[in-house]
Amino acid sequence: DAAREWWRTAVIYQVYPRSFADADGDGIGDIPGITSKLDHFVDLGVDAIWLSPFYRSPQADAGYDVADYREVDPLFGTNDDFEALLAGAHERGLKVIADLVPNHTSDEHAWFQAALAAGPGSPERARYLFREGQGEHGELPPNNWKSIFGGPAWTRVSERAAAATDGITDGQWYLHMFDTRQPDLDWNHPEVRSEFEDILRFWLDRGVDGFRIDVAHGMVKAPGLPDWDGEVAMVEGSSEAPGPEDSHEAADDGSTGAGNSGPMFDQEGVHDIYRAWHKVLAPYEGDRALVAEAWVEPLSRLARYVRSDEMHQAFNFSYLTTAWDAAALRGVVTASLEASDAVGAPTTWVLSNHDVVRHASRMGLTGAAVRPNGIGKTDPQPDAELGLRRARAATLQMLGLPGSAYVYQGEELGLPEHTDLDDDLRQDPAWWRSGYTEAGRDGCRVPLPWVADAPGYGFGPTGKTWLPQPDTYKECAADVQRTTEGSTYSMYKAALATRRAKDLGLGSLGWVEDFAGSASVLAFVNNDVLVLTNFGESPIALPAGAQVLITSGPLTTVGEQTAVPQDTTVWVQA
Ligand code: TEU
Repeated sequence: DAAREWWRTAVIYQVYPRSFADADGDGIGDIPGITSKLDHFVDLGVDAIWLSPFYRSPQADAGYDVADYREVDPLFGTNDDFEALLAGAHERGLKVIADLVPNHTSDEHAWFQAALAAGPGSPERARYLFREGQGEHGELPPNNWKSIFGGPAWTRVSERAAAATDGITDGQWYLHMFDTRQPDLDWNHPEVRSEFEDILRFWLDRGVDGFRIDVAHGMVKAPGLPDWDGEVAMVEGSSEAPGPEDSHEAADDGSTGAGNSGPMFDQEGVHDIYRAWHKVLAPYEGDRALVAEAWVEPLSRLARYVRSDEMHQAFNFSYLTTAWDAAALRGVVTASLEASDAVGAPTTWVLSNHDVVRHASRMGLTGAAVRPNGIGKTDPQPDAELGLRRARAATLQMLGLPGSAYVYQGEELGLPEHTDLDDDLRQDPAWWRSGYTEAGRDGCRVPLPWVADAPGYGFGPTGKTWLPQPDTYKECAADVQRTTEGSTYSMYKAALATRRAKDLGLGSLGWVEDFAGSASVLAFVNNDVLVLTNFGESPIALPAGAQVLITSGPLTTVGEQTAVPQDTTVWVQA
């Protein structure tokens, strides 16, 4: 039954391995640490876990710079450890999704090292995007593209030599849309294509249930690599109610400004790759799945990545970047469902991940547009109480929607962003490559608190943590959250159980118009659950006798009736 393919309705939990749980005591999370916590996922009630990259890597971009796609980094364990994790997950009925990074390799990948050594014009260089520079002596980059982390997207081999140990000094330049240590592959090269199909099979053979495809919209570049004057940046978002001029108000097509255009993104050629990958997965039993990480807008354009012979899902970042506003959210939900229905794919919902400010803090920012690349010391600080209240309301809304949803580790604990990291502890290359204008993404990557009264909040056996945890983590620790009535964790757990019992993932959404005559309410029915969010100041009375299934926060009363206060979502038996 195609409608029952697991990924259509799955709630997928993102594990960021270096910060999830540490088994060996070095202060960095690892695969045995994840295996030791598998019951956390079962207790919470998710269907699958997605692991950010654990492959051998110099960690110049926290593992999104892969040196060997078939080997677990010793930092995280061994391939046997991974197989044990997979077996433990499968025993518990959990699916496991790996993260594949095909746009670029690490500069320590054997192919890139060979390309440097072999020199200009060699077949080894043809797997990457090496070009001659412009100017009389080739001293200017081949085009004007900027790296997403800041600075030029080109590095000259001769300039690299000073910093690197390879000692190669010719004058060619290579393209890197991210860090200088993440050279972009040339996806027109047949060896690149066949190598990645082999890598997919390598992990599929071991039992991996699917892949999250990093920068899925960026792998193919426009022929000739033409100049481009537009912006390339990590996505912009806003937590503010949109004004008429605000580009983040969802347009009818769901656009919120989350998209990317330009000759390095969303080129027609990427779809051939995904059609080929679809065929690689098809013969494997168990409905293996591909999910596109593609910051593409409008949603109708994103939907092209999940046509029936391409990927199975794509992250819907438009929902994440939509302002906290009833009309804007209704617009983006409608557009998301329309776009995915048109291609027969499930839509997905995402509020947080390892690249954006945690939604418990992002939603507590008022007054300034939210930059996803972290909150710096001089930035306006979030209102923690407001942020958590809205984050819980947003999550309860998200989990009531049909389709598949993603949860980022720690959000089930109500974890805030760490907004006060010392500059010299920050490790994200986006921090220094941006010329220190972006705070970097470290604040959402801090090691998880498991035990309130243990050193390092029980992250590992020694109390060491690769980034310091703020004091506010104490009340977020898993042991406290699990046993506290009304905690964020209890809300997630109740919502996931009810979502499953009532089959909301496969449900269909009907808007309830004009609930209580208020324009500040967003209300819809999915199967037999009414999901209602109140964005306005006045509490919204529920009909007499309404049976509240779950609430994101304390309810109030209006006269005799139970009422929903501002920034609160309830699920009511319809
Ligand atoms: O992020 C991809 C990413 O940053 C882009 O999709 C970007 O927002 C867009 O293309 C440009 O506007 C992924 C990982 O999630 C991130 O952690 C890595 O740093 C990055 O790829 C490089 O691998």
